[in-house]
Amino acid sequence: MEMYKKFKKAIDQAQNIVISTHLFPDADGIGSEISLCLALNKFGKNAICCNQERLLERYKYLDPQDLVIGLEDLEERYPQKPDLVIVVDTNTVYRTGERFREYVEEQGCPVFYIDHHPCAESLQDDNCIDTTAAATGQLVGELIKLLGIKFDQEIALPLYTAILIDTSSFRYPTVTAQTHRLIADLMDTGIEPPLAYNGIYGTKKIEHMHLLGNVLASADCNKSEEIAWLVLKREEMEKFNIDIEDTHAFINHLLILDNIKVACMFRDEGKQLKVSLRSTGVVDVGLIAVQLGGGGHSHSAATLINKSDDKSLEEIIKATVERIENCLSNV
Ligand SMILES: [Mn+2]
Repeated sequence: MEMYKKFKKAIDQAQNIVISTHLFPDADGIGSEISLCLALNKFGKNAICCNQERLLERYKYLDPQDLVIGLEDLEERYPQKPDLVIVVDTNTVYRTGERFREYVEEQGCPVFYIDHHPCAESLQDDNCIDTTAAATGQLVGELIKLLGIKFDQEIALPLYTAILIDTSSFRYPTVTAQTHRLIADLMDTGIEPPLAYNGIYGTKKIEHMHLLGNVLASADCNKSEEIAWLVLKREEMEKFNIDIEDTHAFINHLLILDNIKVACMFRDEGKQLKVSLRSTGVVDVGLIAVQLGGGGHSHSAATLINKSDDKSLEEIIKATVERIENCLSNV
């Protein structure tokens, strides 16, 4: 069944709709839920966004109507029993958080997913999941158009931001003419790129520059210069007092190297090492991440590696780069 029909069928059977997204939500999750909520309310539904945690201060400019609440505020703000829960930007209720999952189970209502992350085909059949979509925001934008709801600036800014973030400013191979057509429709409401860009990126303090300087100084590459990496040490995170959120884009700096195929960032999380991978579009880093025990998109993926006491950080990084090299030579 085509996307829109599945979506329409799900919402036709519901009046009270709770929309949620994954834990530690990014601008794609948040932007998608806010715009969807505004559109569904315009469509005559009684919708609200509820995440396990309250919305972080930095995202509040995307939510002037205060539609995104934390689970602790749900009973007071939205006493109705939902007849549908829509989860955006992930395809398992487990990723919404333990307490939110319990809430959903207590309601016993259907859960509908709108997402672009890889998952089992049976799940894709019953939900709006398109793993080729540049962002969940793109799927939500298309669904809103098909609902016949006109974009206004309040709907457009969160969606524009969602797509901007998930494409790292329109640079990934997932960006299509269709993406830009939707962006054009969003811009027709009067929102402009600097507004969206500065709102989400132009928020850093000077400590951010100092940390970025240190991290960029750690840049290294393998012999062929096809794999390059950055290291984010725990001491540095603590010293500069930076949100992990703010370090996600550091890895993209590597993508301007001339021979680069795979960019990596190693972030020391104590017991584990988070390995983020980005591709210039030649190599599927989602497949490499699977080889390393993780997963993700073809252009952006990640895995966690357990640290052991008998190996130094440098040794683990060296071994991981070698494994990535092996993956490259096998394609
Ligand atoms: Mn996304």
